[in-house]
Amino acid sequence: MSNGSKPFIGIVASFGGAIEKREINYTELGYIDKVHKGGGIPLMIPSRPSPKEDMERILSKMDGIILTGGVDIHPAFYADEPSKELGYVDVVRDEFEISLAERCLELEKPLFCICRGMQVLNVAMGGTLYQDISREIEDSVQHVQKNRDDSGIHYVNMDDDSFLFKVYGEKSFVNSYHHQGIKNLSDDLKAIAWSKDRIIEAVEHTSKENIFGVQWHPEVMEDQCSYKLFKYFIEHI
Ligand SMILES: [Mn+2]
Repeated sequence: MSNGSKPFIGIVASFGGAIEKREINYTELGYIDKVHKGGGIPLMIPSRPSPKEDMERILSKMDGIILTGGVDIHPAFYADEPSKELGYVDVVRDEFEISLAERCLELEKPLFCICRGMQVLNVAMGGTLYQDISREIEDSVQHVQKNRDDSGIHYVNMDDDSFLFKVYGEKSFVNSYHHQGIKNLSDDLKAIAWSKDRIIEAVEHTSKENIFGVQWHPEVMEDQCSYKLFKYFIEHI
């Protein structure tokens, strides 16, 4: 931010679950804490209800957007039929986030996309997904880990020309909570990190340095690199 103010970072909320039988829109504290520590001001954007006509004004108040983790994306958004391994989907959230991502791209609004968020970005930019990595990729590593969220499960190798190499170094041990993954990458995205089975684990926009995504969940990891990644995003707004 050229004027020295802390940027407003819009964190798109998850939908689901209930507290005392009342449905909730929520986000995890990991996103909020790491935005604070990275030098930004976190603000939650409800993913439901989400009148489209309000999006323009919401975006005008935000300096950057975080597309967060969540449920599977409906394959209709990338012209595929649902396979039997497809998990729970939320078409309302899909529609909202895909149009939000499209508008952010038009406005060149900085976007940090995490897990589902990275998949939303790819779909919004014309890419497709594996609906279930373990069925579609032979000898895939474990991408749906069974241990605690904040510890890693598989290695990721970084492209040595990418900003991620500067944040993480050559490789990092990351957590993994996705059974879907990028299949056809959008022409306007570049893969910058991969797991051993060649699943794309991070992407960046081919021409905008502050639009990028990772497939892992840095918001729940406590290593210094995860904090650095949020700080990198906020410093490049
Ligand atoms: Mn993974």
